[in-house]
Parts: sequence; C-alpha cells; structure tokens
Amino acid sequence: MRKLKTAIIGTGFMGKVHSENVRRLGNVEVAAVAGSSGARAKAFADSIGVDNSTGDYRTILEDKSIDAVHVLTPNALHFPVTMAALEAGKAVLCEKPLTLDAGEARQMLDLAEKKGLAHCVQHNLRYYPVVQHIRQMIAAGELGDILIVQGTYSQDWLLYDTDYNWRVEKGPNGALRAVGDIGSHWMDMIQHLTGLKITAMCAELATFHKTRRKPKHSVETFTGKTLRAEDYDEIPVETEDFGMVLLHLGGRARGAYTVSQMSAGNKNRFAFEIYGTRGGAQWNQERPDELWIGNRNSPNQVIVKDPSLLRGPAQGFADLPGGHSEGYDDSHKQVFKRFYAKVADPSAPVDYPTFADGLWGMHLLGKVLESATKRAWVDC
Ligand code: SOE
Repeated sequence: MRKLKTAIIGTGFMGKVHSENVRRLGNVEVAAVAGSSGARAKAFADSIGVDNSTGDYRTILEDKSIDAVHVLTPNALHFPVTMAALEAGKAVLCEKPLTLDAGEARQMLDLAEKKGLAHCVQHNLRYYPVVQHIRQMIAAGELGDILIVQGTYSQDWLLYDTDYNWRVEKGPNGALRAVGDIGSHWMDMIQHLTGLKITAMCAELATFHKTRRKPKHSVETFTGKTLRAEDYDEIPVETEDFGMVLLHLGGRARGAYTVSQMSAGNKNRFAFEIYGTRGGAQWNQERPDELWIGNRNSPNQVIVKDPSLLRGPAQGFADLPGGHSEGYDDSHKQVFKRFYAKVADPSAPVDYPTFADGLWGMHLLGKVLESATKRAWVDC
C-alpha cells in the first residue's frame, strides 16, 4: 500500500498532538510542517524529525505529493488555509471550532464537496472507548427516552490575569473563547451520543478578567506559569472566561452545561451526565476509562474499559486490552485512522466528524452569542 503524505500547518500544542498521533497509524508520513514563521516552523520540524519546513503554508500546497493537511492554526486562519488547501486538491482535517462563523463553514463544506475531497473537523473527544460504549447503549434504547443532559467542560489554565494565550484575543480566536474552544466539544458530544439535535438555548457569558497581562513573547497553550511582572503588557479582554447554557434537545429532552477556563483544579474536566426513562450515565474525561451507569431498581455500575466487554461497534475504538489506559492521544488517533482510510480509499465510510458537523457547530456557537447578547432564549 502506498504511504500517504500529510502536512502539519501550525506548530503549537495541537501540532505536537497531531504529528505524534498521525504517525502512529503507520501508513501516513508527516512530510512537511508550516508555521507562522520560517524559524518557528523549522524549530518545530526539527523537534519532530521532519526535514521539510516553511513559514508559508502555500509552499506545501504546491507540492503535488502531499495528500492531506492538518489545519492547526489559530481559528481565524482555518478558513483561508482550508479554502486554499481544498483548491489545491488536498484532503483537509481542521481543528475546532471549524471557523469564525457559519458562513465560512458553509463555504468550506461546499468547496470540499464540490472537489470530492475528504474533510474532517477534529471532535476527537467522541472517540474514547467507553464513550462509544454508552453511545451504543443509548442507540439500543437501554437508557430509554433521553430526558436530561447536563455537565461541564471546565479548565483552570486561564485562572489568573497573567494567564494568556492567543485565544484570549478576538482577532485570532473569534468572538467566543471558552464556549468556542471547549463548549463546542460538549455540544458536539451530547448530540453525537444521544442522536438528538439542540433545538433551542439560553446562554449567558461572563468575562471575569476585563484586562489580562499579555506576555511580551508568545506563550503556548497550557503554559505560562513561569513569567515575571516585567514580562507583560496589559490588554483589554472581550472574550468570555465562563459560559452557562440551558438547552432543549429534540422534542422532549432538556439540559444545561457550563464552560470555564477559570475553575481552579479542573485541568481538562469534560463531564457529561445523560438520564433517560430507564437509566443514566456519567463520564468524566479526567478518568477516561470509567463509565458510570445509573439504574433505578438495581445496583449502579462502574464499567472499566475492556475491549472484550464493550458493546459491538464500540470495540473498534479500543486498541489496547483492558487495564491499559486509552486517553486523549488515542482519541485523536481514532479520528485519524478513519479519516485516512477515506483519504486512501474514497469508497470508505465516513465514520468521523466532517465539515457538516463543524458547520452545525458554528451555527450553534452563533446561537450562543445571539442568546447571550439578547439575554433571551433562541431557537436553533
Ligand atoms: C485548550 O482549551 C484545549 O487544548 C482545547 O483546544 C482542546 O480542544 C481540548 O480538548 C483540550 O483543551
């Protein structure tokens, strides 16, 4: 089988996660790296052992031997980079939130479809093995009709006003920060699991730090704890630190979630609870191999990941035996495995999140903003 060639566009936290995990597939070579400058691209390429690096991603798009690109830039660049990559005939895997608004996402989806190219938005968190197990249980009706969904995606890496990242600024990030960055995952997950669409919402956003101190030099996601007072400039902040959203799903279900980047002690706590007419389920990303099942008339259970015990298709998302954790890195690998199967063979199934999911996600983020601005319920 021919080895596929891919390129990593973006040299931050996600550049590292994507390059490491796409290499685990074995049939995909990271052939090139693009960054915001030649120096950044080269430093990153050197760190992962790639010879070909550039400060101009268009150089990569001209290379006919490259099959696909990973768009891992700040959000504002997802649209121009993806459109150029599709025009150049590359399959595109883009980080979330897909774009700055639904209009851009619509254009990306239309172009990918017109060109007949594989397209994917990186909602990797769907693909923890026990999460897929609960999806199968829900599909089989074991939780009954879904009534209530609730949860949070909470982190603490932006707790202090000295914590800074490009996401804090509207320009590179877009208008929604916490809800765009991690609320997008929560909404995608809950719809993926229940099969229900969000039909209405009421959102409120809060910016606790009206100004933040921006380091004079760039700081990577989840870092920045080692700087001193003289290393900063004070900047105004327009994006939210916290969001709370009430939801209607389908015709009957109701729910609520919070999103925070300022909840002390929560490192990457993506938690959901789903309750139906027959049973409930809870999961927390910080304990990824465990799934709690709640029963009304029999003892509750904690299911620990073991591929041989997972329900049907969920087994395909576990590559290690029971007792061997599969976590964040593995969830990325599961998306890549399916996306590159499609790149290699256009007749392969689309069993990964596409730009259509990303477009719906951007539509919902637009509704969050609309509801919070109007201080009112909005239909989706
Ligand atoms: C930062 O908040 C971040 O890296 C997100 O961008 C990811 O999508 C999330 O999975 C982990 O946290």
